[in-house]
Amino acid sequence: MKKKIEDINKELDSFAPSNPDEVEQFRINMLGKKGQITLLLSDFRDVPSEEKKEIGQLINLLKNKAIDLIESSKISFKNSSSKGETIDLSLQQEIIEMGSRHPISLIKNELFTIFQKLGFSLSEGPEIEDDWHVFSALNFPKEHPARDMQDTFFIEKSPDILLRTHTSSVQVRTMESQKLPIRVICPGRVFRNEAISARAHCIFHQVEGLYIDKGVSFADLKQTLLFFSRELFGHDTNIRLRPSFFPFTEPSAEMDVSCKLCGGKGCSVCKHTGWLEILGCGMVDPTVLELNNIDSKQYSGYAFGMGLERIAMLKYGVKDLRLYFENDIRFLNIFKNYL
Ligand code: 2NL
Repeated sequence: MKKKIEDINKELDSFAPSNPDEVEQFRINMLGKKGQITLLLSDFRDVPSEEKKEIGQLINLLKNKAIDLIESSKISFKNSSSKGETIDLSLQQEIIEMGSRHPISLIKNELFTIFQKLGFSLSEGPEIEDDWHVFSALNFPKEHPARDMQDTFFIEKSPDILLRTHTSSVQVRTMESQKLPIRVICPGRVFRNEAISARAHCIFHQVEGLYIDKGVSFADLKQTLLFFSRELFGHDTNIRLRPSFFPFTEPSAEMDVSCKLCGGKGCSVCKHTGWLEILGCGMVDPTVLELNNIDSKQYSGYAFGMGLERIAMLKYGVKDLRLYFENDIRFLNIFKNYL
C-alpha cells in the first residue's frame, strides 16, 4: 500500500500537462470512478487497523495534492489562452493627457478665495438682461453713450433686451432679492460692441463686489482693497487711489497697485510709472441705493469692479487678449501646473 502511494506521489510530481485535455485525462486517471486514488480509497478497508491512521493520512494528503494540481493547471490554461487570444505585454499604452484650468478660471477662483475670507458670498445672474438691471437701476442717464448701439449688443428694442455690459446687473438683482446687509462678489462674462484686437475684445470677464450695511465708509473700502491686493500680488504690494467717475458711485476712484516686476522703479510693463491700474471703485451713489429701495439715510455701501483678462495678463504675462478665447492647446498647456 505504501509503495503504491509513493508511486502515485511521484506521478503527481512529474505531472506537466501541455493542454487542457491532458489535465482532464489526468483527473480521470487519478480521481475518476476507476482512478488510482479512488481505488486506493476502496482498498483502505483491508488495511490492518494498527496502520489505518498513518495510511489514512497519507491517502488524504495525496488526494488533496492531486485536486490542487488539477485545479491550478485548469486555471493557468484558462488565463493564458481564452479564445486563442494572448496579451501583448510590450504594447504601448495610450497616453491620457491631463487637462488644465483656463487662466481666467484660475484668477476667478483666486479672487473668490480672497473675498471669501472677508465674508463675501458669490452671486451669479443672467447674461441676457433688460435695460433696468444694466442701466436704469445704476443711475445711467438717458443719453449715456453706453446705451448706444455702438457700444452695447441689443437683442431687442423697446422694451430693450441686451447682453450685459457689466456684472453690476447681478448686484442689482441681489439688492432686489436679498435682505440687508449685503456682501457679494459677482463674477461673469460681459459683452461690449468693440472691434477685436490684441488689446480689446467684445467678450470679457469681470468680478464686481458690493458691500452695503449701516456705517460703511471709504476707509473700509480702502482697507478691503489693500488686503485684496496684498493677497493677490504679494505682501509687499502698495496701492494708490486716483479720483475718477462712474454714474453709480460717488466719490469714485481708480486703483493702481505697485508694479511687481520693477518694484515701483519703472519698467516697460508699467510704462515707467511704477504703477499698474487694476480696478475701479467707489461709494455706492445714494441715488442708486434709493432706486433699489434701500434707505440711503440709514445705509451706505462701497462697490468695485475689475476685468479678469487684465489681472491674468499682469499675473501670467499674457500679451494678447485674443489668446484667452482661441483655446489653442499650446496656450492652455502653460497653465497645467496651476491649480
Ligand atoms: C471697472 C469699474 C466698477 C462698480 C463697478 C457697482 C455696482 C453697484 C453699485 C455701484 Cl450695484 N457700483 N459697481 C462700482 C465702481 C466701479 O467697475 O473698471 N470695472 C471693470
